[in-house]
Amino acid sequence: MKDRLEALAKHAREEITAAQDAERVEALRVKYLGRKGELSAALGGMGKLSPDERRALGEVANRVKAEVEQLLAAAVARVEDTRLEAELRGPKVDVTLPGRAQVLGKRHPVSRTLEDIVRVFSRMGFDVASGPELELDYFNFEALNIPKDHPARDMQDTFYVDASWLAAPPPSPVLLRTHTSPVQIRTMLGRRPPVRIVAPGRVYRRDSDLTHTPMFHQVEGLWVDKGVTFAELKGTLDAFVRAFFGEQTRTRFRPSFFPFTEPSAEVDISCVICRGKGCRVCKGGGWLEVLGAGMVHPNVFTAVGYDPAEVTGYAFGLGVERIAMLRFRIDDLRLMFENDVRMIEQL
Ligand code: 2NL
Repeated sequence: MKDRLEALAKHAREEITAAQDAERVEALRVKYLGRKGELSAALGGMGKLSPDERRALGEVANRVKAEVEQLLAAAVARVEDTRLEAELRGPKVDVTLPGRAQVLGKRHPVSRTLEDIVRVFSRMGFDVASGPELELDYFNFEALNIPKDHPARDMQDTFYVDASWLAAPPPSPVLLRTHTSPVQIRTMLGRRPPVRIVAPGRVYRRDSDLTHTPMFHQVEGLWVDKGVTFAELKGTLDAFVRAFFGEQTRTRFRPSFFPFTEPSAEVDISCVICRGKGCRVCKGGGWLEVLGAGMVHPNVFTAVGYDPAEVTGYAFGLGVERIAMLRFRIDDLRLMFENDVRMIEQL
């Protein structure tokens, strides 16, 4: 049996040192050291030996096993070195190639602007509210005191959606919201004053030219409580404008008209490009229109079940794309929607 072990060791030495790849080395490990391998087989008759013979043979067997393990470990290292050298020499890996740059994603300027606007109002105590983009005509127009014959309701201006096929057709026509005001209507219907919210989100209008896109973003704000006045509206918007555009920025309120506010105003800011001196962006006038605002119309309060004799409120709305364009000095609205990463990378 000792001779058989020595022969096994010699054979293993030859085969293992000749092995060329990892698969062959593994096959030899199984062949010699496996449970049904040659070493096990060579020791098969050990039970019949005397204790002395068994001890002597055990010593030889341990030595052979240790040698074969060592040969296998060396062979594993050798074939791996050979493989790596071949890979480096061959065409698969060119270690002289420059690494691939890992480009980090960036927030879109419209998203950044929307989030920053909301952050300023959050600091002033406004909650953030949201609602569906598919709306009912009732929440989008009717409850906002927008008359049935108002041009905004026209098929030409609003995306109406056919919902007549539904098993339970909705109680009022369905459309893509044209402003985020319905979010405020839904919020007021769901709770009692005081209500102080901003409603950011996507809105849709059938408009598509150099300065209009069929989808854009709005932030609207609403504060309803006992004794809210136009003075609070002016103070809040003035504070927002100075926090957002810089402390030197001035505001100017001009009388205007919206069906859902009375009185109503358009709010200008001193031009952020020329600081009011007059330039191409403000068309020489020194002012830029960025907001619409006013005191909530009594009919709107009645529609949501608030008593206009008890509470007053102000509301305002702004377009996010327009403010992002001013902030990042972008003069073409289409750049906001082309999704060309070179534009985002420059900001
Ligand atoms: C603009 C005008 C405005 C409102 C939005 C509003 C909402 C409710 C009640 C009353 Cl629920 N008003 N929103 C008020 C005035 C102006 O936006 O020019 N946006 C770009």
